[in-house]
Amino acid sequence: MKTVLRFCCVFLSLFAFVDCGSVPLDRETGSSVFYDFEESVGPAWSVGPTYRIDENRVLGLFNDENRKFSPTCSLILSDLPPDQQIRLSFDLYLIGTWDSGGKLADRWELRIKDGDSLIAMTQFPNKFKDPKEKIPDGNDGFVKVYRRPRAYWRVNLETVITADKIRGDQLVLVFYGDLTGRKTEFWALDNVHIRSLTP
Ligand SMILES: [Ca+2]
Ligand SMILES: [Ca+2]
Repeated sequence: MKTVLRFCCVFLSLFAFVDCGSVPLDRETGSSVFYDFEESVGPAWSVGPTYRIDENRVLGLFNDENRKFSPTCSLILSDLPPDQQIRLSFDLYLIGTWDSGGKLADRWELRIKDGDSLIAMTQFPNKFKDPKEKIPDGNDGFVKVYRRPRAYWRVNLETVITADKIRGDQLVLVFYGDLTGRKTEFWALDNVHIRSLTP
């Protein structure tokens, strides 16, 4: 049945110019998929734009308060074998003046579409040495957005998605940031690594 579905997918792609927008987990190495966004993004992702941070390309930027940027992105994994357990790791770039509380508090979340929340963040590493938030503390670098260099912090996040959280043979992961800063806070993704933990 799965083979038939996959064939149908390819058939539709070729003859109706419909992109299935998903990848089987085992397409590249048999058990893992890796996205560094240096060459292309790939149809499994819901958005295409990338951004250059130094010599590195990341997926983004994202901001839910600014129409020039996408508020969210999703990744579709398809053709998952039954009882699949998956480890997902990625770099999250937190750019600008993310707030870990107060009136301007921000939030970032990774969740399964129509399912469980996998990572929910309300505490961020974005620290500054001065009240006006001009001198960053402990940032990984700077990236120019709206002609101004903005400090960024990079965090590596990891989660294991157990088989009971996956319905059927497809998994849609939704990455979302709930920001208060329209031009001062952004996020991006890089080095997204999906590995099967099922032998
Ligand atoms: Ca990259
Ligand atoms: Ca904020």
